Amino acid sequence: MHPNIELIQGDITQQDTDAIVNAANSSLLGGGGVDGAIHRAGGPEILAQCKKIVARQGRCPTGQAVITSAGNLKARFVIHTVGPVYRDGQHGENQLLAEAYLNSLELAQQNHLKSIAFPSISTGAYRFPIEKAAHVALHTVHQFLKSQNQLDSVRFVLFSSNDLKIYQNIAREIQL
Ligand code: AR6
Repeated sequence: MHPNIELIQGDITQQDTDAIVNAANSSLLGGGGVDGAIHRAGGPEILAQCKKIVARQGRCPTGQAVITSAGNLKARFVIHTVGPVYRDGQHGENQLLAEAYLNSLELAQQNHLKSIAFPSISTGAYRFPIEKAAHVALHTVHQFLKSQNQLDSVRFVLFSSNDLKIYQNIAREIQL
């Protein structure tokens, strides 16, 4: 396994990395899944900052990312990104998912962060098949880590043991 990439089963809201990533939607106003869990655990400060961002720059397009503080969470920042809704794989879904990871990583780098934790973006409500999503996620992170040396820990926090197994299998397949 790549020395700077970690795969665990757990809850993203409990991570003590510099940033955790939220699988948000374009409104940035909260929702279910990871998004609901982060806003519930982090408290109202996160939503207040999201609202300010939307007032300033509008909705967050699919594939883009924004950063807020993390309210009451252990992490210092929340990076909110919007993954694609999966339709049939013929609507740029892989590319948009890769952009969501890449833009989150770039925001972490711009903010001089050392560690970041990702959930499995788009594989819940947005129905991205998890094997395909794991491939995009792991490949994108691996390529990014090669290109810089500031961010030194990327953790994937998978909610179920089955999701963790799938990420582990894909990591082996692509020889991470
Ligand atoms: N920690 C880690 N992973 C989690 C957690 C948690 N606390 N809770 C759920 N997951 P989803 P999406 C897993 O639906 O597919 C929201 O309503 C979950 O099992 O959270 O990108 C937003 O507002 C799944 O594997 O995100 C958007 O409208 C993965 O996280 C929409 O859902 C992603 O599931 C985004 O959908």
